Amino acid sequence: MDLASLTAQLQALRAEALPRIAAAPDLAAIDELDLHYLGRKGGALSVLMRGIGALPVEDRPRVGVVVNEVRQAVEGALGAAREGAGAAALAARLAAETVDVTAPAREIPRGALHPILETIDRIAAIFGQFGFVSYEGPEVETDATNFRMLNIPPDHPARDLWDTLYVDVPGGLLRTHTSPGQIRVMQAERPPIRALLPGRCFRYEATDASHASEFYQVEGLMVDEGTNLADLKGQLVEFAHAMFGEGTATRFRPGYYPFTEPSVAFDIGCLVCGGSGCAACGRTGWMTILGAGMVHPVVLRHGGIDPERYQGFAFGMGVDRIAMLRHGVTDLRVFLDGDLRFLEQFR
Ligand code: 2NL
Repeated sequence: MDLASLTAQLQALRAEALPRIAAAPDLAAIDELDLHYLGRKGGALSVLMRGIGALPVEDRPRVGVVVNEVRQAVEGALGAAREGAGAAALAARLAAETVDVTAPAREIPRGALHPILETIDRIAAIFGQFGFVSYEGPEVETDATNFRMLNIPPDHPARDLWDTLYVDVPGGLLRTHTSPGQIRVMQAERPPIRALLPGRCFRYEATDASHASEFYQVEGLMVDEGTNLADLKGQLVEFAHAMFGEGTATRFRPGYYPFTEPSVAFDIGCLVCGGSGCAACGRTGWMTILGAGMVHPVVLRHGGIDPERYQGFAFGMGVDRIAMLRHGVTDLRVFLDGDLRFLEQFR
């Protein structure tokens, strides 16, 4: 090996490498050529440099200059090729991932409130304007809160085994109304109280178009000094006008509940016939929408409230029937079926 031939081989390496690098189709091919020409161990340049040791000492720096020239040329070509390949890859990605910003947006599926919940919200919004705050109580209650504290004696028909669903815990049952939640509110709060208690209740029922073992109630409770039957009447009439229309006729009738005294039934003029009498109102022209009364002193005491100082009124209404009236539904079972063909009509 002499200087001339080693120099010639280095020039030849450069002449071969530059066009191959320029023609490399992608980054992987460029990396492969990098290794092939400049690799530390088996690279073509390293192999040629082994010949330097065989040259006379005075020739070695001269060939070193050529080696550096060739290395720089190859490195420069590799760098340029990488830049080009990166730009090409980016251009390809941009072309492949083009977003058509003018395309119409995909529709976002929208849900809606269940008609029962929507009705509860409407009731709560109206009483909210009178200062009532919504509370929730547990669905699994006890004999004490569901019955005893509400002045329902052990032999009362509502405690009959056929009405109440019991759970496998001593004294445990599924609440048959939301009243036990009101007991809990009275025990937890000090008057003045204006509480609304919406929620699901359970009774052992033979299911038909107007009965289900699961149903919804909203109860209200107001307790303050001097609260009286006129407060009850005024607020319920205002509620009926807000809920069913300003022109809605209303009337109170005597009623009976063990937990209120006196008790009343509250009727509105039939929403179907307007009062002339039809099948929906049993030809009376009236529909009963809730029961109410002045909270029994015994019940106030169970709630930790002194009946000598405080009085209260309470009312309870069935949400299912009101939702049926609002939406012209004739079979309440559709509220529980979860059939989308029904539910999607409320979007
Ligand atoms: C109805 C009648 C009513 C109540 C519920 C109540 C609650 C407490 C004390 C006194 Cl803690 N009363 N609730 C009062 C009267 C009637 O519901 O037929 N609901 C569907």
